[in-house]
Amino acid sequence: MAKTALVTGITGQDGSYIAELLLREGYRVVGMTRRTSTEVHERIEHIVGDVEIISGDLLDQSSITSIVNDVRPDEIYNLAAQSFVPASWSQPVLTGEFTALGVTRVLEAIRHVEPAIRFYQASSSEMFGKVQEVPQRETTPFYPRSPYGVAKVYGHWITVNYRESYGIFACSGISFNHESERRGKEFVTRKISDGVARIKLGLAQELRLGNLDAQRDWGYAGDYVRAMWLMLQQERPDDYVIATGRTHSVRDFVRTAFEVAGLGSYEKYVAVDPRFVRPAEVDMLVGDAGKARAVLGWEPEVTFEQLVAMMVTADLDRLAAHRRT
Ligand code: NAP
Ligand code: G4F
Repeated sequence: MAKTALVTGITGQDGSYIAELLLREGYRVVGMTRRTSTEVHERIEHIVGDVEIISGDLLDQSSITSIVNDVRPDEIYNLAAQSFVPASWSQPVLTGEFTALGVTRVLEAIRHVEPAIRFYQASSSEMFGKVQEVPQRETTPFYPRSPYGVAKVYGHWITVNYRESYGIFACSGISFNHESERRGKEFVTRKISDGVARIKLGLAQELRLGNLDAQRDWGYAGDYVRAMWLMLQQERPDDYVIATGRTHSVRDFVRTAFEVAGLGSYEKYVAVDPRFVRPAEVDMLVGDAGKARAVLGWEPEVTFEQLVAMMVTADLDRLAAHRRT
């Protein structure tokens, strides 16, 4: 019998990729979306006929419990969150409600409805924050640097706690930054690929950014959702770091993106704008995914250079097509 998966955050970047993967694996896929006055589901437009969409909100326990009760999933991928770090300083309480307590609400629904449901929690390398060890692995102590990071630490530990308290098959994937052409335009990689494409096509003259020296371990979202799925197919639940093991600065990303577009040196186009500098920064992240490689057999396939090229090319194609219409 086909397995059923419930995906919270199916309209997000990762939600769209995991939904595609699960459909390929023959699952019945149910996506939870929150009610809005307009229905913008652009990332899942191409598969909307193949998935079931059901209305619920991470803020609302009763909606989550009834969804779990009605859908009876074998697996839940909890990808929904307030995921933009700067917004967590302007909306710290809401971030805690979505990104921290939202996890407990889903786990409570599992506990009450069907404790055999397997659960994936989208934890984050932001939990390492001011890093206590290089590279970061599953045992590295957390030192979050934003309300978002703090909320994710809560989400991680409540996942571990429900596994240890109630025997729930709950896994926490500590993912480092992963990107794609479906990344939101507020995140730095997509802001750069979109900005570079606009400059190339004469639609913009400059690109305003914050800290160019921050370093991230950037991978491709399509690779990372494969790790999420693999975690729930194991005999035992556990926590895994998902990372490429290579780090690059924002400046490296900018330089590569301008090169891909054939614009030469970035320096005459890029301005540093204090509005995009954070009150507390995570200076450097680089993960050790040795455990995921050994246990899950997981390896990232897309390199940093391929990722930048993929994103810039996609934005160039999209904007050029838009200009023609
Ligand atoms: P994303 O594109 O921002 O998607 C977030 C999703 O959460 C959207 O579908 C959003 O729905 C939904 N959502 C937000 N608040 C909700 C609420 N109250 N109730 C129901 N749904 C809600 O994020 P992503 O990049 O795909 O990341 C997926 C998850 O992985 C997040 O938990 C993120 O924190 C975590 N993570 C991401 C990365 C990364 O590099 N991408 C790394 C580590 C961890 P709307 O469409 O309605 O806004
Ligand atoms: O792209 P970012 O906004 O991603 P950030 O803060 O690393 O968070 C992302 O990855 C986390 C995993 O580590 C996820 F948990 C989280 O949900 C999200 O997906 O910023 C990356 C870096 C930062 O150091 C930031 O200061 O880029 C720097 N940056 C420089 N200029 C900028 C900008 N970031 C943004 N968003 N916009 C800028 O103009």
